[in-house]
Amino acid sequence: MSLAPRATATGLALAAASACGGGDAVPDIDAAATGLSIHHAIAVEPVLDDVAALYLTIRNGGAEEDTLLVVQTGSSGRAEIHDQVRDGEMVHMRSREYVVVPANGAVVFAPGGLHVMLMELVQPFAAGDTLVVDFHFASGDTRTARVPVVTYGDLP
Ligand SMILES: [Cu+2]
Repeated sequence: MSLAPRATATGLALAAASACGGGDAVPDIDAAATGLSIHHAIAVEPVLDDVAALYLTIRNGGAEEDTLLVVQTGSSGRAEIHDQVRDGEMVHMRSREYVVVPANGAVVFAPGGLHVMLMELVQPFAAGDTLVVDFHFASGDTRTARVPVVTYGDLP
């Protein structure tokens, strides 16, 4: 379960903040992270048989930009990076070969915009399941996220 380490990290950060005695607001854990980190990853229960969307935030706490190149999971045969573009009344999904994550910045994958499209699902999954997803970057770094599956109605 991924909640325990997260809670521990929060506790440490709070302890560190109070040890310093500063009057600053509680530090933003995400902003304090160095290097690449995956946050708020969530997958939506498939509406169609064979396709599901995944949303997340990628933070880059490093001084160099990095580029997301490949997403992989054992839960689907393919995982493509998609963007959503509006063309008049029509909304199209467009495949992206990569997404740049700026230095000391973040990229948000959210409904209506960037998302990861899981295709050729190995087996159907449903709300309550957890997917394990790998994110491969141009620097050679890889991050693995445990991604809870929710229903479309439970999207934040
Ligand atoms: Cu898509």
